[in-house]
Amino acid sequence: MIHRSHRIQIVDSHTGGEPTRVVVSGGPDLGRGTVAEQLQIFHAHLDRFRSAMVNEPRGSDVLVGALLVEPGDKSCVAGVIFFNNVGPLQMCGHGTIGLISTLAHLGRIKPGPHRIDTCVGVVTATLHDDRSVSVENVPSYRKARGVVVDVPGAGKITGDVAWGGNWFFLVEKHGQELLLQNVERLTDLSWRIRQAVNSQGFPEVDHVELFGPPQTDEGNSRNFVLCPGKAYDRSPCGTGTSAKLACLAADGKLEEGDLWVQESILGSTFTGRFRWVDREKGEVAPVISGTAFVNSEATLLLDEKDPFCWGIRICNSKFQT
Ligand code: PYC
Repeated sequence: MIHRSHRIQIVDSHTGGEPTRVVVSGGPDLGRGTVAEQLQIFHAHLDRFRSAMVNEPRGSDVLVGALLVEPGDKSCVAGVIFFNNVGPLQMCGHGTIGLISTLAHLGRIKPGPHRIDTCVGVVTATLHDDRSVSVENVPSYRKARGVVVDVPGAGKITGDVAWGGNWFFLVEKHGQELLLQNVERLTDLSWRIRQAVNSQGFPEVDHVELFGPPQTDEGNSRNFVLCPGKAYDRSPCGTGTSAKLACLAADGKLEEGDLWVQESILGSTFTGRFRWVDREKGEVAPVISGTAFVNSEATLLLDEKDPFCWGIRICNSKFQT
């Protein structure tokens, strides 16, 4: 007999091919603190719940979870904690688009702007009549330009370190073709880059973003993004595109308000633009637009007699350098 508290209602969607699983009810009560405080409780005491929601046998390495929580900022329609196969994510752009589409699907919101509280600040997500969503992300900036790292097997690789709600190392020159059939090679290279970046001065970086020429008529650039748990982002990555916009703004390569179409490795696209928050500090407010499709409503059953009730947990240390 399964206890009521072990029935978890979820709604799944994908944004440009990247899945989001929103926990809409049955999740843990994390109190009434800020979302950052709730995240600390979640991370310290509820890691098995995270794993149960996204890892095998109910999920997969690529799935991003979004737990609805009490917003600390009461002007927000919801608070959210994002997480993946190895731990919490600070922000998630594709996940915010998936969350807004899920709340609309459930009839909880209508078209218009909605403030969402995350552990790194409030983002404003606007649901449009055509179902697309624009997310004004947290202020983003480049921390370091032209960082050279020594990557075993690849030699010296140059990139920028930038914040877009998560930490990224952005690489233009890597000698690879950004094609779906190359994902194993791209994953291997990106992972080695991440380890080099982490051990050579930037331990905070947990996403690596490779850029190449666009392959669609509307695209400005194609990317391959490796996420912290070694899964690649099927979408162009909302926080990664935010970090890219911050770098383009800092280099004077994109003007405030101009559009930037970022393609993913699948060819799905996000459209980005930015406004300056603080030119001196190089801080921009990126706006990322995309569309999500809801593809499942389900009840997850957590039976403690099941040896894999809490998911097949990947030891986090395996993913640290
Ligand atoms: O869209 O920001 C994003 C994201 C982060 C990790 C996977 N997707």
